[in-house]
Amino acid sequence: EERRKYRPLDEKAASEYLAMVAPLAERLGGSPQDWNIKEVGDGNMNFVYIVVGPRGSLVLKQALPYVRCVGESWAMTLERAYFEANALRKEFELVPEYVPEIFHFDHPMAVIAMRYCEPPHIILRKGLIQGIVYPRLADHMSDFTSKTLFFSSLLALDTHKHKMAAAQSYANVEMCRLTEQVIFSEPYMEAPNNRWTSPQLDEDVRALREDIELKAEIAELKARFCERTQALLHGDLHTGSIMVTETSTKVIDPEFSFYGPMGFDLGAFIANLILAYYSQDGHSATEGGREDYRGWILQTVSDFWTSFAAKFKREWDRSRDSPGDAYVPAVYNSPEVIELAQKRFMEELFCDSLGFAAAKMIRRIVGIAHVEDLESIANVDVRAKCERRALNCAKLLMKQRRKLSSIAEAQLKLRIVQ
Ligand code: ADP
Ligand code: SR1
Ligand code: MG
Ligand code: MG
Ligand code: MG
Repeated sequence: EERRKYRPLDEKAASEYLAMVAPLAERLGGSPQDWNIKEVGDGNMNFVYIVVGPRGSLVLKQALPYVRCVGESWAMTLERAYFEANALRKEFELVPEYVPEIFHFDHPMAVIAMRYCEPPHIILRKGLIQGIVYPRLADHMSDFTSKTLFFSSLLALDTHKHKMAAAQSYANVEMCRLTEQVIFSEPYMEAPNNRWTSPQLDEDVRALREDIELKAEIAELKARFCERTQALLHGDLHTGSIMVTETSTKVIDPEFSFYGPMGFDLGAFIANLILAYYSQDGHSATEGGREDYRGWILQTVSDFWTSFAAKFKREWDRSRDSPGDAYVPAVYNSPEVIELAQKRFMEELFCDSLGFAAAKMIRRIVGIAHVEDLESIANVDVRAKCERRALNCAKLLMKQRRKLSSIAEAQLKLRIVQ
């Protein structure tokens, strides 16, 4: 019974823990003294151990009862490990090539053991800072998002299955509330959590909090995030949740997963690519020295959206004979009506995605959790310049998203905000 109780691990305790779980010990091979264990968690929330044995390797992830980057003063549910495990399993079912396989989940211990995405895999954000091109990224991420979102939605499921799945994910409410607070509220008000490059951005932050049009937009987006039960989201799909090589892409860390609006995941990925785009001036050896790379990032945003839309539509067309309950064949009974329904759906999703992307950019510049792309720019004036451009681009995207009808048009705006 004692073994079933929660206790936080350290490297030594992690090794003892693994020795008690036969399938994991067997996977590693040898005995505990042969295992190399290292805590590598660089995220905001949890502890992550890479374990390498004579036969094999694994990653052990444990949630602690607080937010790691803040400390014990911000208590946080251990249940996030349960939602992460469930989401990883569901994603693995749908797109096994893009998700590390789960080997073991221990609910009371809030511990997940999963496949180690071995070197040369690195966190995408780090690759983008180094200026590395990932030729398969847009293709892989459009595969991942189109399949996970389509097959968990009412386009593929009947209302019973969809509601049951949504009900199960609804209990991840504490994590949703964290997102509500740090993405949709705090950036637009005075809050002790907030920080920004000061004094350079003081005026920009003041203007943001007085921007009534922007506040009206973020209210709508927050309501959509809280109220829309559309599909199973990853919930934190930034470039720190993606590990890559030139040929492989793995999505990790879905602890914020819940049934929400599809645009929140699509927007997260797009937002973090755009943040990488605006941070390039801070990483290039010479002024404008990363121009080609910036071009590649913009092309990736565009390829991602275009491929996502095409793949999502393909799944929709393919499932015509066994569709979900959203568009029943007796009603959607001609090519014209299907085409119109699809057009409306994709337009709305595009608009949502741009809005959520903007919200996610703004929170990374003025809220609690910043991104390495910008934080690692040593010259504070250069950093502030990159941040101001990103902020202005986000404000424009959030306010004009209804008028932007294509990714090419949105891309043009990005090029203009310099
Ligand atoms: P958090 O929830 O705290 O953000 P993450 O799941 O993002 O934690 O993991 C933190 C870090 O641990 C990642 O940035 C990555 O470097 C490493 N990591 C996590 N899972 C794996 C994995 N399956 N394979 C290799 N490295 C991993
Ligand atoms: C306290 S906010 C921490 C942030 O890190 C996670 O990865 C999520 O993005 C969350 O908003
Ligand atoms: Mg993470
Ligand atoms: Mg996480
Ligand atoms: Mg984000």
